[in-house]
Amino acid sequence: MNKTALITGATAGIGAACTRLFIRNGWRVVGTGRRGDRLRQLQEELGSAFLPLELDMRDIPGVRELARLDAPWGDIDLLINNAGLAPPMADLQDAEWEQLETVLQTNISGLVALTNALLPKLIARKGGIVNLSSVAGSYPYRGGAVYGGTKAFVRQFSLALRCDLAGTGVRVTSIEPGMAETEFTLVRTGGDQAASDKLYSNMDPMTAEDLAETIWWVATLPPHLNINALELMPTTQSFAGFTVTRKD
Ligand code: NDP
Ligand code: 8X3
Repeated sequence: MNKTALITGATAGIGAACTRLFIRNGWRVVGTGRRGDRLRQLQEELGSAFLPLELDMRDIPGVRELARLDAPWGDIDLLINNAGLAPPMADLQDAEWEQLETVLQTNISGLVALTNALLPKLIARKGGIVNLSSVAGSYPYRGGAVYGGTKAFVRQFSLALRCDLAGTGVRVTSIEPGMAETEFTLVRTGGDQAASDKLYSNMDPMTAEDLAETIWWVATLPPHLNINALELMPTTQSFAGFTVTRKD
């Protein structure tokens, strides 16, 4: 066991699947999330290769403390900036600021604060960064202004970071998935399991494991290869056209 990943949002979905896969493949994983019970369950399942840390990405001083972990947990080779969420689907004029603020702080501020704090270590170890963006960052849809905006930020942040890191050997990838059945829609709908089931019914969505395999592939390519951005969708998902509003 000679490599360490820090995975935010390890308590569910893509982050939990990445945690399991990386540990199965011999890595150490530091996993974060707000739900301590989920982290404890994962530790029972995964054992000593997993270090659970209860952390809210909105707690910026707490997030930055992650850069002060001692070896071996602090010897981070890969940062997977995965923690994130969407506010309920609503036109912005009808949206609640507190919900939007949570999404902005989690998807943008926490992610940037953590990346900034960890970069000296990642540069020293010629490590890698995988950021979870979304197709929602490239293709607008109704009710997705703030979520899509945060994911467009993550994509552009990832690409520009490659400029800052030129010559360091640190790799950066923006992963941009479409629909994957996780707790994402349950969270977005405020806990409506039936709505989540309906969205993913009968359409073969991607799974958290599909994305974990993709991230594993990206992270373990030979060091001279950098995947800048990778967009992926279930075969059953594609694009809608423009909307036209008529006068009558
Ligand atoms: P899940 O809801 O299943 O998992 C989200 C994870 O993020 C949980 O572990 C959750 O942990 C964590 N998280 C959310 N808010 C916070 C916070 N404030 N502080 C700390 N951790 C937080 O969703 P996914 O696995 O699907 O989502 C993972 C990432 O992938 C997100 O960034 C999402 O935007 C992105 N994505 C998802 C897609 C999908 O269709 N599922 C498609 C495209 C991108 P906890 O609640 O315990 O804090
Ligand atoms: C979520 C992807 O397609 O559900 O990031 O908007 S989608």
